Amino acid sequence: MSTSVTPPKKTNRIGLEVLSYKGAKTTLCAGCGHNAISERIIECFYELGVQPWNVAKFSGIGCSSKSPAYFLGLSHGFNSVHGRMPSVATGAMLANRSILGIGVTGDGDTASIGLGQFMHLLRRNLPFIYIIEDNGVYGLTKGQFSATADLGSKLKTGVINDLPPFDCCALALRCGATFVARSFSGDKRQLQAILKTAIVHNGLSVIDVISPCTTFNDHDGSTKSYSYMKEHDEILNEMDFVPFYDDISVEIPEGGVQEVTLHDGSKLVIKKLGREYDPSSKFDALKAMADAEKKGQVLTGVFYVETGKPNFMDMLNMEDAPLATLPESKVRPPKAVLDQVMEELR
Ligand SMILES: Cc1ncc(C[n+]2csc(CCOP(=O)(O)OP(=O)(O)O)c2C)c(N)n1
Ligand code: SF4
Ligand SMILES: [Mg+2]
Repeated sequence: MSTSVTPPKKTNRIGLEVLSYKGAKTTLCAGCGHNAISERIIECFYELGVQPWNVAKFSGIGCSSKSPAYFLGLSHGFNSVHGRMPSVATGAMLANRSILGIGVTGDGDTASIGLGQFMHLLRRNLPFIYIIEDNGVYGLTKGQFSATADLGSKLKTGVINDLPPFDCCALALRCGATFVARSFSGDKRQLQAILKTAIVHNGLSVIDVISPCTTFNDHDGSTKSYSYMKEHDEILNEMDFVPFYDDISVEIPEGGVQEVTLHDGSKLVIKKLGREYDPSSKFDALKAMADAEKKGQVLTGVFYVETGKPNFMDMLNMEDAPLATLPESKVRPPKAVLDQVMEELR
């Protein structure tokens, strides 16, 4: 009689299977870049052993904003109004600073209707992961140009975009985000290293991911298509993420590396690819972006990392405990204080 032995299920360092990090089955189009980003999010949270019930997902409206339903099914989630995710997320994060927050939004949600909210988020260094699934169009409403569409880019109907784009990474750099990166949904390795860094970064991480819309913006003449990205992706730097619990040494290639130690002791090892580039310099970042733009390249990689800046919670001197658990003695001012306020208003 033969006995079959079931192999043990693979688990991460907190004993969870990858299934615990998945969500509902996607309803997005086949080949949509947003699906690949959801897969990377699942892998990264699983591999780092993040407790999914300690995560809150936020989004606005759009195909991209639907995608939090397709990952981290055990986490909290809030699907907000179009372009208004930053204020909802900021409120929730302030109410409970022990939560790890991740926002997934579109280029329309962020740079068109939501630009004002995005700009104010950038000033605050909220500890938060902000992912822009950037396809240059409003996918959900049938493919109109968004404010990240490149000048001269062509719609399927032949319409040419005659307005210059907002570069969300340049805005993020200028306005205060402390981790700024661009990637491509088709570059698994790069996107994983960037996402893992964002998960442990103690501040605002803005990640602009070029994520082709196969239905409305993947044709000749589009600058957000798979083929355009394959031809024009200029990789600024390569990187390895070394989690704090994995004390491995990284092979140092020619051209040198720069090591950035993150909040929890994890390391981001940035390989320079033969060019002089300092990821702690905003000047270097803006110059590299401007140079790439002139050459018609789409620059991807880590543009900027700053680890020492106080985050929004520290600036506001927020309590460590979730606000909902604070005793009345801490949240209600005593009568004497209220009387004093009233006196001052007389
Ligand atoms: C206040 C408001 N205005 C307009 C819309 C219509 N609308 C829904 S999604 C969307 C654009 C989505 O584009 P994007 O954020 O780039 O997401 P994608 O679908 O491309 O992933 C628009 C204009 C809306 N839902 N609410
Ligand atoms: S319409 Fe475009 S963005 Fe929306 S799911 Fe389909 S491929 Fe993705
Ligand atoms: Mg879009």
